[in-house]
Amino acid sequence: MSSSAEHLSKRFPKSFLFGTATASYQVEGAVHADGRGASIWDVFSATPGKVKGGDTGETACDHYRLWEKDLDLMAGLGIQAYRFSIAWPRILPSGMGRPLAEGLTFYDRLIDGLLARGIQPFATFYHWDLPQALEDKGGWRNRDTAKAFADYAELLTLKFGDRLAAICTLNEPWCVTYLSHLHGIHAPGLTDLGAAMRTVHHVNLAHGLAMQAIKSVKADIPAGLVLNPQSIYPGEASERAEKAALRAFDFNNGAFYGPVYSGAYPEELVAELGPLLPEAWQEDMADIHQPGDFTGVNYYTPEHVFDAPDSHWPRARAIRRNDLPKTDLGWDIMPDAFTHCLDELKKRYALPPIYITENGACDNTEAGRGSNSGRIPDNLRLSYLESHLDQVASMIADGQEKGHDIRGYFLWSLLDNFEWAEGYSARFGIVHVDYATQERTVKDSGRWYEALIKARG
Ligand code: GCO
Repeated sequence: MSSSAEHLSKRFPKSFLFGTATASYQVEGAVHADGRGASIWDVFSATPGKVKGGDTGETACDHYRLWEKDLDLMAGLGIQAYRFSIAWPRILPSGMGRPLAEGLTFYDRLIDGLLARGIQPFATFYHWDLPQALEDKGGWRNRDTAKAFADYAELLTLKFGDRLAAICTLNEPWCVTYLSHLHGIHAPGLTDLGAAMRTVHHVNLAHGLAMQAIKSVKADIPAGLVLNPQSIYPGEASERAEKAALRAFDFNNGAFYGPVYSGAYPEELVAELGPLLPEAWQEDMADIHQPGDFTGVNYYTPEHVFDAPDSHWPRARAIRRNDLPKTDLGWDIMPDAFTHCLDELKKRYALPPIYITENGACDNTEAGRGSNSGRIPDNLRLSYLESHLDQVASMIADGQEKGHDIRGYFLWSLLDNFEWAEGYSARFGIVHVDYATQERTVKDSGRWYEALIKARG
């Protein structure tokens, strides 16, 4: 186990950062503590039928109280950087106005605690816990939310910017827009293409305005957007599937990468869905076009796409492939789709340097029995990490012409946590959480990651 880690370790440059990632609503719990306002996820998860098992983030990993223990755990594993998110309703319970001292104090301590342990803080300013008060005014369908986010980003940069290693503006616009407003799977649970397209534009604008606000406070802080680009393949060797794959690319990736990195929406998207974008959207394109200092890539699984003439544009449908191995959430495992994903982006966009801001796998293995007793042999996750880090190492070794300029890797996730609509049923942690006792146990994958990092000396 550790020899594979040591071997892999040598293939990364000395300056490469190995980190872990979490998100506020998924780990913090303490949703009523210290004046925190309600978020859309409190409301959504309390709505019957929305989250598996009726689970909510009310307690989660109790990280709000156990954070010091969690930082010690990370330090013990040798983790070099930690990507966490700041809960908007902890800082501004109604989304705007004066910040709550208690909320600021929590993140102050967290950031100082990381620095004291030699761990670089990477803060995500939005990882889906929108204040419900803003949702009540139309949420991301309302243009004002983009402005509110920029004000909030400015405030956070003023308070924390001097101690952060980097800022991620928003996490995964695809989820904020389509998963939440078109597929209805995430909060606020709408199924409306018009709402989704308005949200696409406002989330892009939120990134652009926030970047400008962040830089106006602290010009030299590294900042960028975190996306979850789909690694898209035609599902069969046919012209129809190939065309569907191109349309799916424009809809799922181009709708975000285009405006932010090239200053334009894909032409066909505008031709088909332009009328659903907010009025005078063209006037925002210069504000949105903010590539920033890095781009964050969250990658998990490929998409194999077929023509679907009867559905709305992009008239494409993705299916899982029977011949590919699966994670415990049933997601296809295909390591070279990771490289394919970045190659396809590079063909189309001039991207800044890349951080892999999330990568990992659902593996629900519990403690072993017999000779394995006490250990958590999460072999599926371990081999997923090994094969995907192998791709990252090769992408770096291929150099910037042929390969990619990747600066760091944040494993999702440090802890088992609240997996959104899947509740606590899907475990992504390299550290096991017993939700009844809040006991943490490092899994075999965690030991492997530790060996990989420590082999760097
Ligand atoms: C994401 C999500 C994480 C998920 C992870 C596993 O950014 O997609 O940020 O919150 O837990 O992706 O599905």
